[in-house]
Amino acid sequence: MIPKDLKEKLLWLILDDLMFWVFLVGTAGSGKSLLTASLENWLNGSELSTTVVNLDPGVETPPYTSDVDIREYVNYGEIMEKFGLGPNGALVASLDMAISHIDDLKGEVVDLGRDYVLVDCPGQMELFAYRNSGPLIVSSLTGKDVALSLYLLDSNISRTPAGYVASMLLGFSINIRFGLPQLYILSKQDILTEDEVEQIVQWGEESYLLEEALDSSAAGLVREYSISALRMLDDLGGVTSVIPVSAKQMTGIEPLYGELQRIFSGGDNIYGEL
Ligand SMILES: Nc1nc2c(ncn2[C@@H]2O[C@H](COP(=O)(O)OP(=O)(O)OP(=O)(O)O)[C@@H](O)[C@H]2O)c(=O)[nH]1
Ligand SMILES: [Mg+2]
Repeated sequence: MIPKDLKEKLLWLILDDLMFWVFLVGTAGSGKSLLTASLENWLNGSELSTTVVNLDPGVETPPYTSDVDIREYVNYGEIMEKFGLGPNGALVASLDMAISHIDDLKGEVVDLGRDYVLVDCPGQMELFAYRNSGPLIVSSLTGKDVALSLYLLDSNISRTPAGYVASMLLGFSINIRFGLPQLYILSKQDILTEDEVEQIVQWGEESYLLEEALDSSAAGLVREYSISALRMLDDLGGVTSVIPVSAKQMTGIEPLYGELQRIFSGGDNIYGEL
C-alpha cells in the first residue's frame, strides 16, 4: 500500500511530462470558440501554458489566435469549389483529408510542449462526431496523453426541463463516440437569471427534481419520452452536474478549472490504481 502523499507525488511526477488535452464539443453556436478563448486567457493568466488548436476547417475568424490550425493543412473553400460540394460535404471531405496530416498537426503541438491543449472542435458537431474521422482524429492526437471532452449545453435550450434532457442525451451520445472523461458545461449562463442557473444545477444533482419539473412543465409525448430518457440516463450514470460558465463575462471559469484538475489528477480513476 503506497501512502497517499507519496502516491500524489508519484502522480504529479508522471503528470509533469504529460499534456492535458481538452476538446470543446457542442451543438452549432453553443459557445465552443469563445470558451476556448476565455479558457486560454484564464489559464495563461494563472501562469499555465496553453496551446490552442483550431480543428474547424470552415471557421473564418475565431475569437482567438490559434497556435495550431487545421486550416494550414486543408483548404475548405478550395475543396468546396474543386469537388462541387456544399458546406457540409466540404466539411466532411476536409476532415477526411485532414487525417493524413494528423501526425504533422500533433507534431506541432508536441513541439510547443505546453501544459494544456485546448481543441476547438468543428461547429457542425454531427459531421465531426458521427463520422469515423472525428473519433479517429481525437484518438490520433491524444495517443497516451490525458484527455477529456467539455460538452457545452447551450443555455438557450437547456433552460426548460425537456430541453435540458434532450441536451444531456446528445451529450451522453458524444461521450459514447469519443469515450473520454466528459464534463458538462452550461454555456452562456449570463443569459439566464441566477434562479434559473441554480435550478438547472440542481437538476444535475438531484434527478428527482428534474423529473418533477418535467412532470409539471411538459405534456404528451414530450413528457413521456423525456421522463423515460431521464430514467435511462440516471441508470447509466449519465445525469451529472453541470458547470455554469459565461465565456462572455468570464464567470465560472475557476470552478471549471477545478474540475479539470480533479479529472487530470485522477479523480475519475482515469489512470487506474497506482
Ligand atoms: N451571452 C453569451 N453569448 C455567448 C457566450 N459564448 C458565446 N456566445 C455567443 O454565441 C455565439 C456563438 O459563439 P461561438 O463561440 O462562436 O460558438 P461555437 O460553438 O464556436 O459556434 P460554431 O463553431 O459556429 O458552432 C456568438 O455570437 C457568441 O458571442 C456567452 O458566454 N454568453
Ligand atoms: Mg466555433
